[in-house]
Parts: sequence; structure tokens; C-alpha cells
Amino acid sequence: MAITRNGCEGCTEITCTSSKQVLSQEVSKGINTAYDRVKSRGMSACLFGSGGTCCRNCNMGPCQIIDGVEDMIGICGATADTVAARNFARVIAAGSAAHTDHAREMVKGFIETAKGNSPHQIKDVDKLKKLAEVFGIVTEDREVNDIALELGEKALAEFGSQDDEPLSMLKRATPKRQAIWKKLGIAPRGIDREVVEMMHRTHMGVDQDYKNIMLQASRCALGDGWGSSMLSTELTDIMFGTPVPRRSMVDLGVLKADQVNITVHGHEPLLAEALCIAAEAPEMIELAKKQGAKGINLVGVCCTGNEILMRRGIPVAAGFVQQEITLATGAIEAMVVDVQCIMQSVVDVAKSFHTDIITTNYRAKMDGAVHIQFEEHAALESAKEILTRAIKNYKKRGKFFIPEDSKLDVVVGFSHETINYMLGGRFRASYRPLNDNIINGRIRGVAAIVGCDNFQLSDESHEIIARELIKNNVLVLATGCAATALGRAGLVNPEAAKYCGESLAEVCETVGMPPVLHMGSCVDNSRILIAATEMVRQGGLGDDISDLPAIGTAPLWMSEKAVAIGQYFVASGAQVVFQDLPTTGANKFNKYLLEGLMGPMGAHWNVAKDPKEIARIMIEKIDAKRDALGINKKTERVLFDMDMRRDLGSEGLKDVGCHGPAKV
Ligand code: NFS
Ligand code: SF4
Repeated sequence: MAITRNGCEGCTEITCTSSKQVLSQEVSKGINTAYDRVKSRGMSACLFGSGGTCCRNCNMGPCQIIDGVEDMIGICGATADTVAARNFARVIAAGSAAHTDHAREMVKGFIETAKGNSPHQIKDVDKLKKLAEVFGIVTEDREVNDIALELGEKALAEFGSQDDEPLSMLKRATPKRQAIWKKLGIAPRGIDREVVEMMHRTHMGVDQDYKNIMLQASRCALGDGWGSSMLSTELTDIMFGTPVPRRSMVDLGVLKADQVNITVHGHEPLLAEALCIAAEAPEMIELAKKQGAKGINLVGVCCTGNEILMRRGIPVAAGFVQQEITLATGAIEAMVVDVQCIMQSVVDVAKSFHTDIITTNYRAKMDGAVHIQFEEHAALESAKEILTRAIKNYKKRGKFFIPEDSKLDVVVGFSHETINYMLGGRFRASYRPLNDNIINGRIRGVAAIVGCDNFQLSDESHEIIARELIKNNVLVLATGCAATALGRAGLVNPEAAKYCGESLAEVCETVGMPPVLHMGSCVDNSRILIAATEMVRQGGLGDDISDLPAIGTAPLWMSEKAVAIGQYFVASGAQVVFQDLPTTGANKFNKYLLEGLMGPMGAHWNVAKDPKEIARIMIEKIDAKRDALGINKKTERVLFDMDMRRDLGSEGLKDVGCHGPAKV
């Protein structure tokens, strides 16, 4: 089995131990994975495609544009900058649409829950009331479900809103940011509308000014970040519980030899939650035992995995790049999938084993898969039907290999509320201690490592960047498959404090928190927007996200959703660094993304290939913000005394035994 990659600069061997172990076994012989396909493609990517200057937006084309060559503009006269901007904007529209369609399902599920038509209930009443306030809903003397129903209906209306009012959640941003959006005319209105307008404006012969295209691309992305993604995160929390710190595990070693292994792969937690509930039903466990298994082992893949990891502590077996390898263990009875990031090749890999790929969503079917529609109004029954099919496969399991040692402890569940309690204590929850530790320099800044993993680039990137950052006392927030990769690297764990610079280690040890805080799935990047805004509100670090010593990266981005996220970060004032962007064939537009957006947005995109260079840029930008805030002075560092430790010590974390190697 070939386990090297080529075809692009910087590609390396698979470094992930569990993947290597599985791929070197007899059981996975002959399995073709994406790693093999990268290697065997034998052709490099088209320059026009990778530089963003291939246009297929009308049937006079396709037109391949070469910037600066007179005859090489589009038949319609479109320039490289216009074409690349249109393509980039369409990527953002597609990414936003994916988050939006996911969020809509969650809101509809929330409404059904409020009506009592689901197996779920409103779990976080406090959060419900806070969000109701944002939507102008009266909460006093009202039944919880009544408030929830009104909130759900108001939230749903924001998807299809046709009036020109900004989305309700924009009010949560800093006043300065809201003023910027207003001035630029990019405060999103209806969530769906911004996607539609983006598609219209990039149709042949409409918006041909790349700066103007980027205004709508920003509005569309903001409709995702502050609209759909934030709605999804918040309503899911209210319904399934806001995450609190808990221990769990990641990597392929979480599969169990003597249990029915079912992976839930995709994104929408409605299905995953129902499966979790159903897997605990006595008749399901009984059925598993009848087949000779000791129980049912539900594990996550990709972001749906992160959703149930955060709220239930269900282990995550794999991120995006390991989905085929998970199946290649031969130990999976069924891979249950819904939407997004499911590789078509999983059907082929599954064919070599007894494994069923079960599609569950009418929007996402695959030739060769078994389809069992997940019915939200009969969630438990649907979930049981899916589980039954999977359980009955157990007896058919043949040879298999589970890399049993490959499982890493993680402490997850860092919602923005948790960070509040963790650092502020149970009785005076606030971001004050975090801000104070940034101001006094113990924490140099905050960096988000988010997004996918990607077969084309070194799968060590996340780890290299994170290690470099924490060594330099930068606190890391992680979501998505990046968080899974960092978990596999052993960094999502209080014990990882030993890899930190001295002062960050001290904070982590005192609180008992990991230096890499797992904040959830990709829609949960909206938690980072709220956390950053809370830091601003707390005072002492400027008056907008753009003033914070904070920055984000999605080094191994693969999905269009990652670009939507990048753009809503930038349009919210946060710098981002990616390993590449499909815009290099258009000089002016590319420069506009990398520099020009600073003017209107107060932040811009950055690009660097090498992970260490990414970390260097991140630290440099953090230091520049510290300079601007006047907090970069070298002061004599005060060591924590007992009072300070007590002040920072978190009851919440101690509840889950997350002391870390604290010397308190
Ligand atoms: Ni985000 Fe998460 Fe993973 Fe990328 Fe795909 S699962 S929603 S898109 S690959 S991080
Ligand atoms: Fe070519 Fe213009 Fe049509 Fe694009 S829109 S395919 S550049 S003619």
C-alpha cells in the first residue's frame, strides 16, 4: 500500500500513526484511499483552476484568463480580477449555503422540540432566555416551551426575511463593528437572500468590480457566521445542552473489538443525538447481545462527531482524512452519514467488508449505499431502524484490525460560557481574568486553529502550528477536524501544559485547562465570534475584534465552508492565515484580499505554505496588536501566589477532574 503523496509541493508521507498502522495491515490490502489517488493522479492541477481564472459562468466559455495578457481576457471582456473574485465569492456562497441549510434543519428541529414533537427537550433554559432577549422576546411568566417556540419561529423567519432589517444577532457584535457593517452596507438581511444575491451578482454580466463583489461576499459570509452558524450553535446548545468540560478520547483506537461499531459521519446533530439516545435503549442493547456483541459503540467522524463529543463525550474516531481508513479497519458495522464532507469513495471501501454505508438524508444519497430516511418527527423510530440494520451486520464481520493503542485522552467542551466560568469562577463568571492575563502578558494572545484536513498538504500542519503557538504563550482555540487532529497530537489535554511557554503553562496548570481549547464543530466557530466580542466588552483590549491580539488559521482547508468562515472572520475584524487561496492568477484581486481589505474591514487574509511560517505570522500579528494596545511592555513577571491561583482556579473544571498537572 502506497502511503506517500505527491503531485504538489510540500506533500509528505502520512504521519498519523493509527492510519499508517491500519494501512499496513493485511485486512486493508487493496483498499484504494485518497492518499493513493493523490499519488496516482499523475497530473498537476490546472493553473487556471488553482489561480482562480477559469470562468464557466456562461456558454461562450469556458474562458481561461491570463492576467496581463491582452488577448487572454474572457469573451465577454471579463478580466482576471473579475473572474477570480466571482469564483471566490461563489465559493463563499456555497460554503454559507451549506451552513445555512444545516442551521435551518436545526431550527426546524428546535421548533418541533418546543412543540413537544421530538425526543429532545429544552435543556439550557438560561441560554434560551438570553437568546430570547436578543430576539426581543418577552420571557417573564411564560412557559419554557412557549418562549422556545417563539424563538424558533423568529429564528426561522430570519432565513427567508425579505425586508432590509439586519439580522437580530448582529446586535451582539461590538458597536464599532456594527457601525463598520452599516457604513459599508454589508449588514446581512435575510440569510438565504445573501446567498441568492451573491449567486445573482456573479452571474454573467452583473457585478464586475472585484471590490464590490467582495462587499456582497462579506455580507453573505456574515449571514453565515452571525446568522446561520450562530443560530445553529445556540439553538443546538439550548436543546441538547451547552457543552461543559468533559473527558473523552479520539483516534481509531476508540473502536471496540467486541462491540457493534457504528460511526456517525456528517454534520447535523439531530441525527447523531437521536442515535445516541436510541443506542442506550434496552431493546437495542439486547439485540446487539443476541448477535454476540457486548454492546453498541457509537463513535463520531468529522463534525457531527465533534457535536456529540462536545455535548456527550462520545469519542471521535476520525477526522475528514481518516474516513476511508476507519472503514479499512474492517471493524465498522455501519457508517451512518447525513450531509457534507462524506467522500463518495467510502461506498467502494465499504464494499470490501461487511460494512453498510447508510445515507439518512434525502439531500445526500449515494449510489451503492443503503438509504434509511431519518424522519425528524419520528426521530427515535428512525434511529432504531438505522441501528437495527447496523447491529445485524455484526455477525458478518470478518477479519479486522483496530489500532488499540491509538487513542488519546482529550478534555473538550469549551463553549464560550465555559471559558467564562472556567476563568472567572462560578460566582463571577467573566472574561476579566482572561483579559487580565493577556494584558499582563502571561497569555500573549489567542489563536484559532480551525477547519479541515486535506490530503494535498502535510497532515502535521495543525500540530506544528499549535506547538509553536503554545510554546510562545499563545492560547489556542480549536474547532472542526483541526481540533480532532490536535486531539490526536495529544494537545487537547491539560497535561499538554508541559509544551507551553512558562507563563501560559502556569495559567493552564492553575486552571487545569488544556492549552488547546476544543470549541466544537465548524458551525461552532460562531462561539469564537462571541468569545472575542466578550473579550472586547470586558475592557482593556480595545473596542473591536480588530484590536484584539487574536488571529485565526485554517491551514488545511478543503471545504468551501472554510472559506466562508475565513471571510466572516475577516469581515468581523479578525485576521486569518490559510495555506493557499485560489486567487493567485489575478494580481489586483489577490492583493486586495491579502492587503486591501484592511482598509474597509480592519483585517485581511494572509497566505503562507509552511506551518512554521504560519505560526510566525500569527505571533507577529498578535505582537503588533499588543504594541498598538500599549501592552507589549516588558514588565517583570509576577509569579502566581496562592491568592491569584485561588482567584483563577475553576470549580467547574475540578468537577470533571481536569486538574492537569496543577501544583495548587
Ligand atoms: Ni468543517 Fe466539519 Fe472537517 Fe472541514 Fe468537513 S467535517 S464542518 S468542513 S473536513 S472541518
Ligand atoms: Fe467567458 Fe465571460 Fe462567459 Fe465567463 S462570463 S465564460 S469570462 S464569456
